[in-house]
Amino acid sequence: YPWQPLKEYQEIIFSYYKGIAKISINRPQKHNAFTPLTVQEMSEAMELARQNPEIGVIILTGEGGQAFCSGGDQSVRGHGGYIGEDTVPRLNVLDLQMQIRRIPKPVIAMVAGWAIGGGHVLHVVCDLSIAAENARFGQTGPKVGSFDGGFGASYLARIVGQKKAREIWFLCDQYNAQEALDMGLVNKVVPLDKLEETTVEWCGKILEKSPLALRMLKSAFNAELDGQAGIQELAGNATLLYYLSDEAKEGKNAFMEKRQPDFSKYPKFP
Ligand code: 1HA
Repeated sequence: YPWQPLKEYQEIIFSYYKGIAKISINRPQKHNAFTPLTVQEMSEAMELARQNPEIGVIILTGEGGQAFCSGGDQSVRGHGGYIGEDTVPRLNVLDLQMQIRRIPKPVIAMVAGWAIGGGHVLHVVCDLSIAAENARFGQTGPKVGSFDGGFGASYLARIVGQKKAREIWFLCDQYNAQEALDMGLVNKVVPLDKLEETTVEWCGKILEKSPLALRMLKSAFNAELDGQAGIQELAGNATLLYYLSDEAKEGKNAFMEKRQPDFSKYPKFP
């Protein structure tokens, strides 16, 4: 596909094709492990994709065909987090997880090879996951001295069930693409050479659909699980819809024209 670069980065590739933004981790020599800079760049790209009205769906992936992402780069892990050039320890991937969940456009994980540790959690928080036959999934936290007790635990358990989620974390085993499909962890498994084609095809189907309906659905799926913050997100979309109505505009217009609002002509639905 003729992906057009959207912005140059050091550790990711951010590109565009026909309504789709692709954010790809570009550290294949480390199986696409992320540093604070990788995450900062992904986070900026995700925000640009959110703001860009041409973009309706986002693909998250990794370069090289051998790995989606192997989690935090252990070679820059220091006292209290992953350390970048500013010498500050960070766990900024947690903010990126929230962004993926909150962006009102579907995010699809396109997984070839390893999706491990914090890299596994990144695919978990995506709306959909499409895996190549060479994909391998797993958590390593208790083996390498880490854990993600946020979405990495609770949302994973919502997807695969409590028993399986506890198995994944307590044993740190790795699971192949078919096993992932069987436990509902991915939506589809395809040969590696069909991965991008299939993902772009799924994006095309999504892009034909009503953007507002997709937006409402994503926030509705989140609302059930995210408590007050989830309801806030769903309610924000209700406000958006209300602002589109003449009834809401009457309130604003009356204020601006320094008169009493007249809501009498708007229906009081049963
Ligand atoms: O848990 C969290 C967080 C929790 C809360 C809040 C924030 C969090 C942020 C991050 C994380 C984590 O991600 S913890 C989990 C970190 N990741 C891992 O434990 C996975 C480490 N990697 C592996 O276990 C294996 O590399 C592998 C199973 C994915 C693949 O094995 P394979 O095919 O034998 O390849 P391998 O030779 O190990 O890897 C190729 C190269 O990539 C190696 O470098 P080389 O020896 O060639 O110089 C390897 O060291 C490097 N590499 C792979 N993964 C990482 C890595 N280097 C640094 N960090 C990595 N994660």
